Amino acid sequence: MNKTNPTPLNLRKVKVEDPFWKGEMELVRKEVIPYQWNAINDRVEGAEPSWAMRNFKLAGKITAKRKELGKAYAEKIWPTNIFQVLPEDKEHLEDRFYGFLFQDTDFSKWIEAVGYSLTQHPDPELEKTADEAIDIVCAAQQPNGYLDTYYIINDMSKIFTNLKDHHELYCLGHLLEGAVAYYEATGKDKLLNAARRFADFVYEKFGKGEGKINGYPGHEIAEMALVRLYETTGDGRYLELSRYFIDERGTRPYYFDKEHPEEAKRHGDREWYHYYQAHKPVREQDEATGHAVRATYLYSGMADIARLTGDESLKKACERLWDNIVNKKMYITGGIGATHLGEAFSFNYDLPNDTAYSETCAAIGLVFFARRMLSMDVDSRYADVMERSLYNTVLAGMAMDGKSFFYVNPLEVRPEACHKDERKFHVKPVRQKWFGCACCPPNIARTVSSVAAYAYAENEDTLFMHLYLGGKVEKAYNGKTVIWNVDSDVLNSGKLRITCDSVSEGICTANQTIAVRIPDWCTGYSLECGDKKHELRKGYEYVTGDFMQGDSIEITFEHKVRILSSASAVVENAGKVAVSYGPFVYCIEEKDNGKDLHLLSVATDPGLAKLKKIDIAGQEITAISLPGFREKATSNELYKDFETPEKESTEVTFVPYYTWNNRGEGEMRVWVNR
Ligand code: FUB
Ligand code: ZN
Repeated sequence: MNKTNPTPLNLRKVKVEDPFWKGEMELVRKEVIPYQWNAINDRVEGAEPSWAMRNFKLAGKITAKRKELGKAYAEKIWPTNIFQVLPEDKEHLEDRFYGFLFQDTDFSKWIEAVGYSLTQHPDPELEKTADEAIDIVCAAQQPNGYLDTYYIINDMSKIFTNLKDHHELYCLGHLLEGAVAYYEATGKDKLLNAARRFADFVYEKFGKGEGKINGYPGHEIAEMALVRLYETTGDGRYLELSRYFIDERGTRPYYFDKEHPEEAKRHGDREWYHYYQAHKPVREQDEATGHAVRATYLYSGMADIARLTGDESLKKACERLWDNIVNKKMYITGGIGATHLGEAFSFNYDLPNDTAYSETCAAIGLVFFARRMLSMDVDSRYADVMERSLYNTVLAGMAMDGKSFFYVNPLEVRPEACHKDERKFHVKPVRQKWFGCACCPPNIARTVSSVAAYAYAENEDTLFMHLYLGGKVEKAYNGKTVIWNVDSDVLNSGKLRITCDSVSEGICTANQTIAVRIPDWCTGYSLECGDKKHELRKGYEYVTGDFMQGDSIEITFEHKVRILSSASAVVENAGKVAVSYGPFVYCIEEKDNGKDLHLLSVATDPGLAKLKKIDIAGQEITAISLPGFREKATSNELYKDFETPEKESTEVTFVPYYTWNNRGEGEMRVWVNR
């Protein structure tokens, strides 16, 4: 292990007992994973079918027949150039592929979440269901290793002919992620071996040279997933393939032009394919462009490769892209991707609140990217953003009962506009049960259930605490194992206590280091660590010493209500402020403040803020009240001579953004008039 490159702690080494996150993880375990299983088996009434397991079963039959005949077989070849296939008659389904052509990933994300969940909560029943699902998936695999039901069912002669749009390598990536997670949790390698065979097949097909496909994924993820496979198996071919995809991307002539000559004619010599981050070689990119999920998945893969190969130019590109996102293209909630047109990044500082896209998956992608930047460079600025996205946009993506989800995460909602204004139809005023394109809910499930791998990382002599996740954490230092007990009350009192509790040796003399991040939201902190040394580096307190059983570190992060403004370049936020407390960004809702939130204004002195507890969805939540005014509504005469509006004083109540819309449909806004 390279000392300077911490990697996420294996989930089996953490027992999460955190008062906040344990609840979220239990929601995923008890609600989302079973619901998701029903969804991928098309058993949820009123929800669009996933078709995922049905497609695998059908592909399994076709594969069996092909094996029996020893040659390609299809009773009927269906067209392969459509993005989503829906039945004409729901009562009479045909033996064909249905759904989006990346529908296989519904299974992959489910099995990934199952794997993470099993590390915290062994569940033989769930494991049995998962093993049976794996049998179905593996039966669909072609003898050559290929495993994507869309082409297995439709036409194997067309595989890899539309990398730009057809998501085969995206399916590979998700399959790898799911397979590794399940293997790491259970030690069972059936799915891992299948996923690996698919990766081997892709390795044989892609690359430079005669007869090889010199393309790259239209939707990235394979890059980082292959790195994960490499780190799990030690097989360098996967690292090589990932690097190949990254190096090849955006080079001229464009690979996507070869696939789509008609597009090439349209753009001529112009720079093209920004949507796919393939407009120029990745090392020359300095602005985050295009589809935000694709982008962050690519940047995550780039950071992985930069870390493992020591590629400085790639690292610099990651830093530039990171800076561009967090300084010019990120919402205060940690959401990214401002426009629904292409689910994409907009231009610098264009961050509209009411038409925001801010896809849940994109925030998750930013969390992935942040974790990888942290692995190259332990600097709290990366973890600060990771925390911002996780505690705000990612959690807002799921209702507090775990039963419904947001795909789009606006910062301002007037339900009437969502219902009547076509430009805002993508903004749903209430969470949805599921989505035909069900990328976000399973993505939340896999992220929340593996939050410990974002909170903790390690290298040979240091345990890094990026997030303050309570529980028991096991870390081996120079062959000696230490269990750290982490009591985290950071979200309330700001207190964190980390106690050394050695296991086998009784007394530890391993000269252990624990590095604790100092968050950007604290106004000061105190640190008690007895006779141990401590040093602040890049926003982390490194506490080092020979910890003995019972020795502890205590940190208190002071935090107060903050009133925030944005750069004046963000035109939408002119004259407005936002409120935060700890890692949470707050918002105002109709439920607490009445209709017409645009008529409210608040005081900007944080000293006037008061904390209060309110009940949201049966949970005690810290709300904030600030004195303010409500402008009296004037007559509905559209235009008139200006008169200073009448105002009445009021108390404005703010609640954490992640809790919004858990009390019915209503207005909401994060940025409030000052
Ligand atoms: O294309 C696959 C997934 O569906 C993307 O990541 C999401 O943005 C959604 O479009
Ligand atoms: Zn999504």
